[in-house]
Amino acid sequence: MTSVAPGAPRAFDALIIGAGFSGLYQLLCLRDRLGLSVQVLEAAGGVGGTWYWNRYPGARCDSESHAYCYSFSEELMQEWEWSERYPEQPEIMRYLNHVADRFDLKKDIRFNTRVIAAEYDEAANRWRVRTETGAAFTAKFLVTAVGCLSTANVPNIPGLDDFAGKWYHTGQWPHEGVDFTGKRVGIIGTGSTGIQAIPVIAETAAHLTVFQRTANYSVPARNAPLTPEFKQWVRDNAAEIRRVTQATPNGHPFTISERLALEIAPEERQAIYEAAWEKGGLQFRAAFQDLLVDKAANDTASAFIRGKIREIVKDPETAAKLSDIDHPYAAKRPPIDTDYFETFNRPNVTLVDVRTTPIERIVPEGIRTREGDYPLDIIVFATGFDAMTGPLLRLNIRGRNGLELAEAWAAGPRNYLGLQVAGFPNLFTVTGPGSPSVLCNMPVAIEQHVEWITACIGHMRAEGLERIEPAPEAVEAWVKQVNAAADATLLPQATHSWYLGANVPGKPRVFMPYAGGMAHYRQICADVAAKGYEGFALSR
Ligand code: N01
Repeated sequence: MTSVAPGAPRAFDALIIGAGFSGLYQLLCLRDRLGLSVQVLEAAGGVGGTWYWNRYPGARCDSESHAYCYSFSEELMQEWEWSERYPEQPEIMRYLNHVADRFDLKKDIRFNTRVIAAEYDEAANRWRVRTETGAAFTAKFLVTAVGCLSTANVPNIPGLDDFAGKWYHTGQWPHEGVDFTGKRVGIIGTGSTGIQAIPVIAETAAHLTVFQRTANYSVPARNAPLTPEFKQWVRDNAAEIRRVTQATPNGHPFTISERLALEIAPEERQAIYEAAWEKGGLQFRAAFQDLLVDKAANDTASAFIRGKIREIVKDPETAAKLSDIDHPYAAKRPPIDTDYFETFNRPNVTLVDVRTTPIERIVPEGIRTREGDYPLDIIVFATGFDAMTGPLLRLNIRGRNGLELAEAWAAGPRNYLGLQVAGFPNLFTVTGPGSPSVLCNMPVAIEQHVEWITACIGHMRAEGLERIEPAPEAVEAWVKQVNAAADATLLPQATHSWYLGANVPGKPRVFMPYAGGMAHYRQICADVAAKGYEGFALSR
């Protein structure tokens, strides 16, 4: 940590933490639409948020590019052109830098500035924020735009410090890249990240050992360059694409079928799954309406994918390990891939099932499981994140009377609409727990939150209101709604998923995102605002 002589804190109307999709748009809205003085504080050396850090091999968004972007500016939508069906990490970085430059945002962002504490000063009605470099800031409004998947989770496996090779977490990937040529590589984790990285690492590594704890479904992404005709179609239909993403439960540019999986003949169902498999991508989940609510319907999808795995993977023992999946399809975030299962047919790839033969420790030479040692030069942790609450809790936020957010959320996140926490006035959390966020195509969720927050602050200024925070009863009712929405789906049945916080030892098991659908949630937020911010206490 660099120490800087403490100067007088710099004062702004609003402080925003984070310069990813959320922070950039929040800056634009508060500065250019409301005319506020705004400072963005960003730990990274550039814009990009989660994409700044996740530079692992194969990093690509699973949302289709024509909807993985902002929709607030018609000009921006017309001038930007994506090159492939799914945007690769460097292209997303180019896009976000383009947005930041086009709207002249960078001049109000302080990079390499990690926030280490934020405290609400009730007498002054201001947030006091400190950074790792010793700089101090104050503002009436504090907006966290820290993302949901930005706190890397490196499992506490004994012996890591003694490992003689190099190790990396996918979410903190070195900017200069990693050369796997001729190396013996081990990768732990077969979530969306591992499934993207494994085929790419296997291409250059001498040998890749995949340590799988929980087998996972995956559907081919079918990535490809976009044709000139499709690019033109996107330009001509920008408004319609926006309408669809805002009308669907998950913010993607496709609608979910109204068919029920069990109401049609098995042959017809099989043909629909085959077509969806060929089309590829997250659309597979939309083949039937009831896949996430009816276990019997879900079983048809999971049986289809298991069958595909067994068809693709030639070694029956490996195929059995890969298809022995213990949760309903899409109850964990469903990965999509490019040649994931095919990769296990390569002679330089081995699958180790660490559920039956757990990792015991890391030794200087590699990874030791109950069954034996795997000598390695490089270990890749594709082990996910302390999701949703992690990025907020590490900011050390204290509200009224010094109440720590970590204390307020000791039993799991509690807030209203995922936007505000009782006892933390004028603090807004973009895509916080309790909002659809990670269950939605993120830019769609982000735009809705940012616009709602902007309208709320605009309303406060117009009415001469100084303070907003949720009423405890509104929080109570919202937490119940979040739980009820999850319980109406199969999502909680994946008991080890990060949606439940189950991937981080000691984290409360609470289903964090709002599973009632983005379109429904959008309506709830709009109704709350229309009723004079019902459930919030606003004061002068
Ligand atoms: O992380 P994960 P991720 N020993 O938590 C395993 C988004 N995303 O980075 O399931 C052994 O899903 C763990 O095993 P288990 C997307 O929302 C988006 O892959 O806990 N294994 C699991 O296999 C996604 O859901 C995109 O038994 C251990 C894996 O590590 C989210 O990020 C791309 C272990 C972690 O899977 C997180 O995905 C990629 C241990 N001690 C990701 N600890 C795009 O759209 C953990 N594991 C671009």
